[in-house]
Amino acid sequence: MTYTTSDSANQLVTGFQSLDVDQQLALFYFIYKEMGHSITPAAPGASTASPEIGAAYFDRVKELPHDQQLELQRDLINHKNTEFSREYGALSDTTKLLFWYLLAQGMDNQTIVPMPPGYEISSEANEVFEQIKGLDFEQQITLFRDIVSPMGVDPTVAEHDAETGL
Ligand code: 45D
Repeated sequence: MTYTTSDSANQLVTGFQSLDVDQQLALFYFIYKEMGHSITPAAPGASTASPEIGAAYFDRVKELPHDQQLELQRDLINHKNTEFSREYGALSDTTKLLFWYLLAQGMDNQTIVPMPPGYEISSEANEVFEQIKGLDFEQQITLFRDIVSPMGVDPTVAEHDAETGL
């Protein structure tokens, strides 16, 4: 899949990825809050998201205790070679986006581990946040795709991980 991504957007992807894992998670949640209701699941067939697959994957995460939900999200960002990371890696980019969107919604109704109250992001994360706010909606979607796409582990190229045995 190819998307046209400008240099400044690429630089934002890099800026996002250079934050530490928890800052990435926190910033991503702030972004979700900021976009609020402008995210609407597109009409069926209008995109390459697989709502059933995204929802089924999300449902398994939802069943886990909160500490494991958080660990799993950190693992995705860290490309840790786990069962969950490999399954994530096999999803389409838009389904990955849908999965993160479901997670953020789940945080709002406490089925997913919520942010600690009053949590503040670092000034570096806030700088990235301000730049993202300046993008138009389409550019934001493209940016988020570029951010969530490389997360997890591509099971077809992953190297053996002694810790997980995968
Ligand atoms: O204790 O075409 C810390 C679809 C540390 C439809 C933490 C779409 C301390 C099809 C890490 C802070 C809707 C898919 C805890 C398009 C601590 C389609 C926890 C668009 C607990 C285009 C932090 C989809 C945590 C879009 C758990 C635009 C943070 C989707 C978790 C956008 C953060 C989705 C999460 C976004 C953030 C999702 C889960 C912006 C998710 C953000």
